[in-house]
Amino acid sequence: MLVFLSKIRTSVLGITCPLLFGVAITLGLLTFSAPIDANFHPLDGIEAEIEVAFPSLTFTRPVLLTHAGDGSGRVFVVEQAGRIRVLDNDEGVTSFVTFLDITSSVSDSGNEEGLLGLAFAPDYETSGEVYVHYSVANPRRSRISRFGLSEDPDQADEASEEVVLEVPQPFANHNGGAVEFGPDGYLYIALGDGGSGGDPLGHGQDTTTLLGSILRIDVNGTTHLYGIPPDNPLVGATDGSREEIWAYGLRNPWRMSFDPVTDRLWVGDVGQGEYEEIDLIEGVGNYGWNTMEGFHCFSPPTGCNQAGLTLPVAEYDHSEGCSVTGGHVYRGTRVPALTGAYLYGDYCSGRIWALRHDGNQVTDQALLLDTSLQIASFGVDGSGELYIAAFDGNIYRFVAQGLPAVPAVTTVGIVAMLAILLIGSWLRLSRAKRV
Ligand SMILES: [Ca+2]
Ligand SMILES: [Ca+2]
Repeated sequence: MLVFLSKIRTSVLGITCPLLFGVAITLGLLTFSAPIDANFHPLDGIEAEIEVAFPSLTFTRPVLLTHAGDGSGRVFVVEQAGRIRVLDNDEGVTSFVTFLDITSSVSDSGNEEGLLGLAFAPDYETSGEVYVHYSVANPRRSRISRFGLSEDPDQADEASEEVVLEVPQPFANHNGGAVEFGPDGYLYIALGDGGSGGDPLGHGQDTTTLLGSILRIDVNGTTHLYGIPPDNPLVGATDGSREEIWAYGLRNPWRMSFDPVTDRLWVGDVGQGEYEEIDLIEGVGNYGWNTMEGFHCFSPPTGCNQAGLTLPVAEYDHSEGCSVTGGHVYRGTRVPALTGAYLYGDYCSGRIWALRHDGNQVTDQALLLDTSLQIASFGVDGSGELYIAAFDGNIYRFVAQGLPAVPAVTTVGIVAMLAILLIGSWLRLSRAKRV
């Protein structure tokens, strides 16, 4: 291209020539700089690291970090026993405030029970409403509740609880736990198959139970606790199917997240004995359990009927871990090379992977980090930066190590330098002609 351009320069004389050359060089550079744009960075070889985000603070079984979406610069850490802590998102922070304490209502007797999920209403800045997902005993059940804010912006009003939904739980495990608002303003709730092992009660494939599903409900009404979005897939079903269900065939969707750029819903569905899986929940669907575990038949173990089942986008077997923790698509700025990649990890092995997906298939995938952490959850702050809540009591954040300079700055720098050189040579040329 440069040879071609230099030929233009020698074959066309006059003042427009260097300008044309400059424009062409600029366009050429912009074209050639595209492959080093962050979105095209190959995942293999990215040197991301994690560091303790709040060195002065530790938490007791932190299961989530999130933010209120209110631009306040605060983050909220959920502790499994039933407390939500709020703190300034600053590595020098030395204390937190207890935003909500519902330990007296929460049952955390089972390893997978407790206060598991927290979501801030999309209109939180005006409504002050939060939704929590927690376990209750006697009888054993999962509960979704709404709380309002007290007069102190760092404290919810514990007396304001409204129970939105309760779901009976036959066993202590596989309670799901995630609760998230979608870009459509509806509340999405992840529920596991109810528990034990292998789904003995067949909840995964049974749409007359809310278990083994991701629910989608409308909590924006003023006259009722929740409504059913009219485009939910089972609206109007006459076979007893529950209209709250958005997707089903899930085993234990512990963590899920919406990518704020593509609006896609990513789920880590914890496997049984062999395979952990990542699912993209694109609307209505049956995600396979317990007919399948990952890409493999489970019941029956061979020759299962896969008709109508949506397969995962990725899986790994138990040589690499034992319980997947779904993460987030990275939309922060600290690690530009990870922009647009979905990060997820394993609770048992501490490994963290990243993958890219083009809407149809996985286009890149790599092991990013092999940590010694028990990764309970990933989380994001108001800037899209990514964190880990680990059972050593620390919150970790992702930072870049030895990454190339930000491509946009490099491109701008080169173009500016060339522009100066071209203007300089044009001025010299003009002066030489006058002389
Ligand atoms: Ca259960
Ligand atoms: Ca599945």
